[in-house]
Amino acid sequence: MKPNILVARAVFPQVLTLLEQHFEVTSNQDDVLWTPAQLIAKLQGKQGAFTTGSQRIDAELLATCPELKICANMAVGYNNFDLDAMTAAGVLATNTPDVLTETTADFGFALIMAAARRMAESEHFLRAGLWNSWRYDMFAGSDVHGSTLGILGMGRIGQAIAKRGAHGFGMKVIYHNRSRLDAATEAACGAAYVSKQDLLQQADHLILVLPYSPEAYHTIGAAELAQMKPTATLVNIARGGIVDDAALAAALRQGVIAAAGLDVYEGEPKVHPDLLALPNVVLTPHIASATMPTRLAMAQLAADNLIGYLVHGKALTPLNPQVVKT
Ligand code: 8YV
Repeated sequence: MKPNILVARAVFPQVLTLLEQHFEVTSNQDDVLWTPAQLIAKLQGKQGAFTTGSQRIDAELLATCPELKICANMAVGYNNFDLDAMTAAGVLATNTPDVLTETTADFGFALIMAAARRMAESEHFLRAGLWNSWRYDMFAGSDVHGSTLGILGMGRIGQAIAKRGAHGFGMKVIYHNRSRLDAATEAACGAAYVSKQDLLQQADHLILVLPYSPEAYHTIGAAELAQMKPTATLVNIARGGIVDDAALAAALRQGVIAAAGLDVYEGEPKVHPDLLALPNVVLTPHIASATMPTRLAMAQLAADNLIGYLVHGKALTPLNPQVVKT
């Protein structure tokens, strides 16, 4: 008998077809956003779940789903998982690293460029019919090439951004991370390790690429913004909650920093109303990994994790491999 799985959100049809070859699949191609109670109801009798960042998997849910063996997240981030609770319940967690690294790094760079060169603000001006003449300082922003790029969080995506900055844009690249990279990796990235304080004070463009954890909550708040250059840009492609969005809005309004680019928000898909009212912030709806090839690769990897574990006993990218009994 085929194992039963739940695919919690709409997914590429070809990925669904692949999953149906191995499993009895309950899908959600209408992409209904289930409440936690509805998710629990849908998970009854399921051995596997294909999840995204919008499904919270915690102890309460796990206690009601004793047959569940694996949750395969279609995301590299997994702050929707209570990993300790999953491990305690013997449920394997998997994510989708590597396949989205370069695409997400591209987008991080795009947000740096868009914020620093005031692309969204000037486009809105043009569309509003306000462009009547040239002026020497019209939408003059700050340079990206040759400037100092600061990276907070230096995992795979941070390193891919560093390479773009150092080798493509001739930037001085500095980073801060929980642990320092080895010398060979630093050299390949063209990046130098600095303290968090030096990072804040020296960066012309600061990009956040650290994973979310409760300790990362409001890593960038009013005190940190006050240390940055008034000409600096801040970009967040990591997770909402790492930046204090209200403090950022105040800093952008008061000229504490020049501009920002945000792809993630506290409480998304809601966006702080103060940010929506500001011209000097570029706002995108959590799309850093959103190219068709990359989203397909992410979905495929999540599916391969389900097939690997439930059919062949081995997942490709487990987060808590200690639950697998040998
Ligand atoms: C996902 C992301 O699209 O991979 C991640 O961690 O933030 C995005 O690529 C999003 O989490 C939906 O699952």
